[in-house]
Amino acid sequence: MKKKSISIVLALITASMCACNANTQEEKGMAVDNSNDGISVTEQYVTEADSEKAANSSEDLSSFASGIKTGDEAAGSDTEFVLDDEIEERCPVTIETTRSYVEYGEFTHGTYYSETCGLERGYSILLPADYNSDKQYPVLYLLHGIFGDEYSFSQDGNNKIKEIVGNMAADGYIEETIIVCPNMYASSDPDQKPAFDTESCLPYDNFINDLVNDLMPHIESEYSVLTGRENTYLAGFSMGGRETIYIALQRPELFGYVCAISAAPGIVPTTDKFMTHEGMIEESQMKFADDATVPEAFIICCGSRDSVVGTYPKQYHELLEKNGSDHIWYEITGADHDNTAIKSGLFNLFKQIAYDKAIE
Ligand code: FER
Repeated sequence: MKKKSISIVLALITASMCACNANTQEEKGMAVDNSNDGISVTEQYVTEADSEKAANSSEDLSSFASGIKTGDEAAGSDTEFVLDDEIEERCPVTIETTRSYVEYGEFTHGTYYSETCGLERGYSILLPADYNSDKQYPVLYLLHGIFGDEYSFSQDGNNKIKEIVGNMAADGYIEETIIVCPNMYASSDPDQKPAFDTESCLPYDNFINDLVNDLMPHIESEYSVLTGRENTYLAGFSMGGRETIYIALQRPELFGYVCAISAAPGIVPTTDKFMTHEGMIEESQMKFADDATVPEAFIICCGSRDSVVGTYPKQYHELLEKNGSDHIWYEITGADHDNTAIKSGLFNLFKQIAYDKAIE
């Protein structure tokens, strides 16, 4: 493979301004002490009493209102980035920073009829600022965390989604890309609510059917999108990361680039501090089928001090490795269950896409 490296040259003024900003926020981030946080325990196996306490405590559950821990996020890396196929732990500050001369897309909301659920369901969609139906765009499906919905990403400006995709396109690394944020709770009962028990989690595991049979066909018919795995990407955070891995393993022919950020437990059987997971598949099935067309890049990542999913993402990596399925695993040093991890995962997903398309 021909390796092409492109250096980003930063304008000096921008670089120095960004660097100051990054340092300030980094220091602020490191100073935050999470030790009193109700859910900052990283042990994987806990007593039944602990599980019950966590499941019954409204304080613990409120931490999941958005699925994302806030207030402890570090700004991106201020180091120059090179377009190679390596992972950068931190999203570069130049990529996550709003630039006055770049026009970013805005999220809007749409609905589709889901045969899977027998309901009209919603999604948020980020179209490029100059979206034009004469062009066709690749699509990223981005899956939220537990208790989230189609607004979880679109209403959180700290995840820098608009900036990351907009800046990487403006810099010519990637094509302008559409991002679709579905509601991942695929229940037929509009009154059903998520919770830390088996039945309440089933709609998340049913999302694969809604995505493949209802939402993707809807997006492909309503918007001017490029189809096929090379142009179709899948990513998710936490509960969305768990479903991302599961969907990628079940339907690898559909997604060329995949990134599971801080993936929640429950793909394989286990018990954590929140609940006992029966598992969707056995550990031996945690792999791509032998004859599968596998993703060009399958990233699994997690903050090194994730206080919610702990080392479960690492366990997924170890199982995939043991079962011989190619993927990229990395930890984001110092990151919690937060937007630092989300920004890192999204940046690296687009970087892998950018690198592959640059060497084509
Ligand atoms: C669990 C631990 C974490 C779990 C879900 C999560 C359903 C999800 C966290 C998130 O989405 O932020 O045991 O079980």
